[in-house]
Order: sequence, then C-alpha cells, then structure tokens
Amino acid sequence: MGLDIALIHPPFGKGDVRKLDICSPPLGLAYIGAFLRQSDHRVSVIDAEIERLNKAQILDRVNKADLVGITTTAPTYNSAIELTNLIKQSNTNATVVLGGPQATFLDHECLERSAADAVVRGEGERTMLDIATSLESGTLQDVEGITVREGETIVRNPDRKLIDDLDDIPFPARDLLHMEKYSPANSTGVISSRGCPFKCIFCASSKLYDKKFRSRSAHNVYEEVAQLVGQGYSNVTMLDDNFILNKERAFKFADLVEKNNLKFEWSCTGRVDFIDEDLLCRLHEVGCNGLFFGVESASNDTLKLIKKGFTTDQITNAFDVLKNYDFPTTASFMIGLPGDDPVKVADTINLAKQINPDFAMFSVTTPYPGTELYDNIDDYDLEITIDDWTKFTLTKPVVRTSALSTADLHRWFLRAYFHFYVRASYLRRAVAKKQMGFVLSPIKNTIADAFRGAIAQHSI
Ligand code: B12
Ligand code: SF4
Repeated sequence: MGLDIALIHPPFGKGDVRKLDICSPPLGLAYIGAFLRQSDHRVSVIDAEIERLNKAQILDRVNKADLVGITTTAPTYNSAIELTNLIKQSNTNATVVLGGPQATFLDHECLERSAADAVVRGEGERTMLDIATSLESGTLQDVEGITVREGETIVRNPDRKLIDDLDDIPFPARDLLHMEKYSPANSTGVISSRGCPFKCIFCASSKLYDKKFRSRSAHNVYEEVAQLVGQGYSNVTMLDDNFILNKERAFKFADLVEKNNLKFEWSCTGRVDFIDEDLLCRLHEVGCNGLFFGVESASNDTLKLIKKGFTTDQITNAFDVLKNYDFPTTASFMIGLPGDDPVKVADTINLAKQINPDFAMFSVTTPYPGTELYDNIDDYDLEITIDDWTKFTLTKPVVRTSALSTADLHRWFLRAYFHFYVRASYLRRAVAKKQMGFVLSPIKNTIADAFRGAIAQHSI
C-alpha cells in the first residue's frame, strides 16, 4: 500500500536568514525522499521557502499526507514549530516528525514546544523508513534514533547506527524539487561525504555524525556528477565538510573525470593542513575552480582553544602554496571567538588581508546546539545576549565576549568586510581575474548588508 509522505523545508519567514538569499536545494530531504520511494511510499518534497508558499498553500499540499517530516536549522526552527502545530490542527490523521540539526540537539524541547509526534535525531533515511513501516503496522515506540512521546513523558529511544556504506543509498531525488528555481541555474551541490573527525568547538558537524568521516567511493560520486552534467549542470559544489580529507579518493575522482573526459567546473572544501602541491595540481587539471577553507583566527592561542587543529604557520604556508595556482580561494574567518578582543579581531582582519584569498567570508561566532560552545558556553566566557533563533544566521552577533559587547562585535563584523574588500590592490586583482561578478554572487547580500551597515554606523 505505502504511505503518502511529505518532506518540508519550512519557509524562512520574516527572519534575517531570508535576507541572505540562500538558494540551495535541501539535499538532506532529497536523500530521504530517494530512500523512501525505493519502498512503495509516495513522496513529495516541498521547499516552502523557494516556492514562496504561504501557510494555507503548505497546508493544502499536505492535507492528505499520512506522514510529514519537517527539517530544521536554528533560523528555521520557530517556523518549523509553527508549521508543525498548524499541520497537526488541520490534518489530524498525519504523523508529524521533525529532523535536521536543530531538532536533533533540542529533541526534548521540540516535543515540549510543539505538537510533533517525534523527533528524528541525526541521519534520516533509515529512521524515516522505519517510522513509515512502523506506522503501517503499529506505533513508533520501537523505532531507533527517535525521541518520542509515551503518554505524558518524552522518551529518547536508543541511537540508530550510522549507514555503513554511503554508496548503498540512492542519489538525492532532485526530481522531487523545483530545481529550476535555485540559482545560479547551471550550478548545484553534491554531498560526497558525511561527518568530520575534527572537533572545532563552534561546529555541530562532528557530533551530528558521531565524529566519524564516511565518504562515498570516488566512482559513486563521479556517477552522480556525470548524471548532473548530463542534465545540463556545468558547475558543481562539493558541499562536504572537507572534500579532500581522503586524498586517495580525491585523486581517484580526478582520474575518473579525466578518463571520461567529463567537462564541468567544480569547487570543494578543504583544510589548510590537508593541501599539497600534487593534489592541487591534479584538482586544477580536472576543472576544480574553487577551494574553500575555514581559517577562523589569527591567534594561535585561539586556534588551540577552539580545537581547530592547525596553526597560523600552516595557514600562511597553505596560502603561499595556493598562490602558485589560479584557483579562486575562499577563506572564512570568525569574529567573536572566545577571548576575542579588539587586538585579536584586528589581527584576524589583517591575516585575511595578508593571505589575501580571492574571497573572504566573516562570520560572527554563533553557538549552535550540538556544539561544545553551546553546551559549555560559560567555560568559554561567552554569553548569549539574543534569545531569538531567527537571529542565529552568522551575520548578526548573538553573543558577547569578555572584551567585546554584541554591538562591538557587529561593528567589527561590518569593518572586516569593508577593510578586506575595499582595497585598491584587491579590487585591481578582482578586475584582472574577472572575478567581480563572482565576488558579488555567493556572499553578495552579506557584503551589501555589511557595507550599508558600516556606512550607516560610521564604523569603518
Ligand atoms: C552544506 C551546508 C549548508 C549549505 C546547503 C545545505 C544543503 N544543500 O542541504 C548552505 C550553504 C545552503 C547552508 C546554509 C545554512 N547552514 Co549549513 N551546513 C552545511 C553542512 C556543511 C553540510 C550539510 C549537508 O549537506 N549534510 C549532509 C546531508 C545529507 O545532511 P542533512 O542535510 O543534515 O540531512 C540529513 C540529517 O540532518 C537528517 N535530516 C535533515 N532534515 C531532516 C528532516 C526530517 C523530517 C528527518 C527525518 C531527517 C532530517 O536526515 C538527512 C539525511 O540523512 C552542515 C554541516 C554538516 N556536516 O552537517 C552545515 C550546517 C547544517 N549548517 C548550519 C547552519 C547554521 C546553516 C545556516 C543557518 C547558516 C546561515 N548563514 O544562516 C544556513 C541555514 C539554511 C537553511 N536552509 O535553513 C549548521 C546548523 C546548526 C543549526 N542548529 O542550525 C551546520 C550543522 C553547521 C554548523 N555550524 O555546525 N548550509
Ligand atoms: S569546522 Fe570544519 S574541521 Fe572543524 S569540526 Fe566543523 S567541519 Fe570539521
């Protein structure tokens, strides 16, 4: 028989996150969709944000669903809770479950705050299938990996084992999404691995996937990319935490691209302590046109405190090597890390200018649930000053450090963008490399917002 299942990415609503113009398909839901429809379930994936659906339209789309799953991040959390309650009121037959990083780490609170039937913790494919099967035959009480109501109490069922071999799961069901609505039109993302073995205190990644790095085989990733290129995509972003963590796999992927003469441009993530000349050369030969690195801070003490696992020497060495290639590089920095004071933040901005990546991204330190920073915030002498999840977007400070108030951090954030981008040498290079269009695309709204703010607040 099978169930009617709807998977929803909730609308951003009026929160700050909408201003960031995030335009990326919810691949986690597309993975679950692909997995579920291998059984005889009928699945739809609704990206209410990109489709700009209002509440009535969403309710209309799910009024016959037997099972509804809603994904959550911090800025979409309130919206997901509101939607859950509306769906439970309008379609009383539907079982509604919440998943994604925010619900995973706030499972109890989710069930206290909403009418949801359960929260799926962590990886969703097998748990969601198990929920569907259990609903057909009985109750949810034995499903692993969920937090569920039992009468008046909330019970955290045992964790579910992670999927051993990611090649076993089908490619994300992009056909269930309106892919034409995401931009840029010829670009899309691929997730070639899950999890990260590092333990940076501000990142939920390692706890989400139990500190394990699992990668798909080079061949499996190649197959998905080849399929996408066949569908007309000419640009692919590897969205993993660290695409080059498994170097052997990266080389194998490059070999497959070359052997099959697959023509496309692509970019990926890396760590400064994982690059070497051989790898860079090879990636460059097979169309890689962008590398993203988390650099975070110019202070070795801070890098140690946040458990980044590398030093400033490794940062500068990596960028020295990178200068031999014409890869556009993006380096990401954090403002408002524990112990940050005006000197340290100024040093971070100076480091950005010194290593001079093609693009710099500055984020304000934001303690997300599931991070060591969130769990032990007092130990790091940080205080959350803004109690509103919709503001947890990395672009507006929600904390203060012992030396910098929330308002100070905002000024430094604006200043960082201004000082990095408004430099004659930077602008000359961007024009020479014909990168102005690109500069203005992925982080254009953040930069524009930062410039407007910097000018308005005279905080340059
Ligand atoms: C790539 C990425 C992005 C990409 C795109 C993601 C995409 N296309 O799906 C972009 C750039 C768009 C992005 C944006 C943001 N991101 Co992001 N992102 C990531 C990253 C690095 C990988 C995500 C990924 O693809 N994982 C692999 C897929 C398969 O997993 P998944 O999407 O999480 O889905 C699985 C499970 O979570 C679960 N699941 C998810 N939803 C649901 C729903 C149901 C019903 C069920 C049953 C299960 C389930 O099942 C899925 C399949 O196994 C993660 C870090 C990480 N390693 O997870 C951060 C991460 C998810 N992002 C994070 C954040 C903060 C954001 C932003 C809020 C940042 C901002 N500036 O505002 C936005 C929010 C956007 C939004 N839509 O709400 C945080 C989330 C923390 C939190 N509590 O919110 C993370 C964990 C990083 C961190 N700082 O720790 N992100
Ligand atoms: S910030 Fe990067 S390296 Fe650190 S834990 Fe997260 S994904 Fe891993």
